Amino acid sequence: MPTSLYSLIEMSFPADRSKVAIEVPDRARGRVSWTFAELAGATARAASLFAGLGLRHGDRVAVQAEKSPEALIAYLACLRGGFVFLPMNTAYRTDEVDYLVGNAEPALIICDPAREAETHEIAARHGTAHVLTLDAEGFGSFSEAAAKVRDALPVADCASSDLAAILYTSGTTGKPKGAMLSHGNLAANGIALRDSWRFTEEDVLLHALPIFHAHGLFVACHCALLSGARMIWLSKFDRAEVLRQLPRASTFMGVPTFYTRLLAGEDFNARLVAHMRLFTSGSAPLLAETFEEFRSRTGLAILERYGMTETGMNTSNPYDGERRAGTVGFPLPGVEVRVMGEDGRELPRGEIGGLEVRGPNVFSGYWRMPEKTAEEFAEGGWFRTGDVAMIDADGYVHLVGRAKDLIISGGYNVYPKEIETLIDEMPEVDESAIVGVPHKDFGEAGVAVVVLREGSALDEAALIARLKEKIANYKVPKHAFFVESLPRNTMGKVQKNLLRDRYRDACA
Ligand code: MCA
Ligand code: AMP
Repeated sequence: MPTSLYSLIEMSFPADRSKVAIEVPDRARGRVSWTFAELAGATARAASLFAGLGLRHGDRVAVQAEKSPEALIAYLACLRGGFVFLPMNTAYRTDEVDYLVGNAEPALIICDPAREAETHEIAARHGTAHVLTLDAEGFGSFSEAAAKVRDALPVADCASSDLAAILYTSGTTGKPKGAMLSHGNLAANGIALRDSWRFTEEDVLLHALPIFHAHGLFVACHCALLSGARMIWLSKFDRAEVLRQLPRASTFMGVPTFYTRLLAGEDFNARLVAHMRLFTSGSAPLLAETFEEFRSRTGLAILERYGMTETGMNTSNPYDGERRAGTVGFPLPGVEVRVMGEDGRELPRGEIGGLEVRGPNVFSGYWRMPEKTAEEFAEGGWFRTGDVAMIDADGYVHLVGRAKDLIISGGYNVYPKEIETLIDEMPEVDESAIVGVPHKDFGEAGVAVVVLREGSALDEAALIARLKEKIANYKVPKHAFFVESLPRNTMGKVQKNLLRDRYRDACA
């Protein structure tokens, strides 16, 4: 088996490469479909373009572009050429991009044409030599330059330990950390998912997730690419467009918000999805009531799985066999999980503790942060997920909480510390706390509880507007409450559980 993930992907293409690999039905202009042969050709040209710019093995390519097959081609070109792909959420504001670029030092940034000027400034500040553009319809200097390339270089030799991608994830303290994922990590996980979920060339995956995170980029694309399946590619989750395309698909992947939005109208029903083979859910807890409502409406059981940026997917409910609501199933082939007590000993089934995972899917560490990396691994290569779990008598893993101070909103992670730091820097503010509360659409959302300095004035609208200048909108708290003081325990720690209770109806 080849060690380059790209070679493995090309090997998995159908024998008939004139079959459609990817189509974009919601595109107003530009190209709307690629065969496997065309995808391979475009990838080869893009990889040669990067090499022609002087990029060397291991150099980073940062991409902040709207979802498009051309952006996927930039990813595949990195795999093919031995470069390291670094996707960035399109919602990130200048300060957030500036930090990632400063930390990862990419040789090339591909950005939306609308952000070209500011990206040039960021690039100049951090010594990035090249900036190319790519818009939502696939136009821009990246596509223009790639189209002119004539000679395709051979696929680069990549060992399975060579870096394929760096995905940044924030932390409970400090700045975002770059999770380093190797060709071997991504290949192992992609194959485990493809096989466990029975993907074949006959499948059509309706792809509505963003591609700057592991769910949309790796879980979804690798299942399709490693099986030669077709993808119907939507620029974003749009309920009406999903309903229009579902009759042509066989599989669909989503975060829980996708499912609650689909279930919101009676037009999502058994007749529409009777032909569907598989619906999967992840990135955030799928409520048992959503699972049950989906089943009673369609007769189908959503398959819930669990993973992380650092590890790819760890567990999955079974393809055959009972999919249990409120559980994330069993470890995937090759993955080991264990539940640990506070004394550092493994706990028996039925007991609740910290979940640790080990396997070929687990990343090698955080980019240029050896101490952080060491903190997160226990002896023997076990990664501490920060999730609190219990394994039941039948072996199903239940996620019962999080040890990390993290809010998951519509499948996006929001780290309270990052937002609290920004609020605390405001001159009117004495201190603040961000807590996650139930949200009717996003499952969970952040609200801010703020103590003002004596004599200062600041209202909710002004606070929210200031945050929107600095951080991606999804991280901005949905409400702000102003209080005299924050509740603290005897150790002086803010009692977030009390705040969560007090404001639990704020977004319901
Ligand atoms: C948008 N907004 C949000 C979110 N999305 N606020 C909180 N949480 C969100 N997730 C903001 C918008 O900026 C806007 O703010 C307002 O909410 C309304 O936006 P709306 O138009 O309703 O949003 P949308 O564009 O329809 O997006 C909702 C979405 C999207 C489709 C659910 O958030 C999404 O695609 N989520 C998927 C995330 C994902 O792929 N996660 C995987 C991570 P304003 O009005 O102020 O402008 S990978 C991972 O977690 C691991 C590996 C795993 O296990 O998979
Ligand atoms: P990320 O850092 O974006 O990779 O998010 C990873 C986190 O998402 C995990 O540590 C879990 O807390 C959470 N997560 C992923 N899948 C699920 C799931 N099916 N149920 C509950 N939480 C999940």
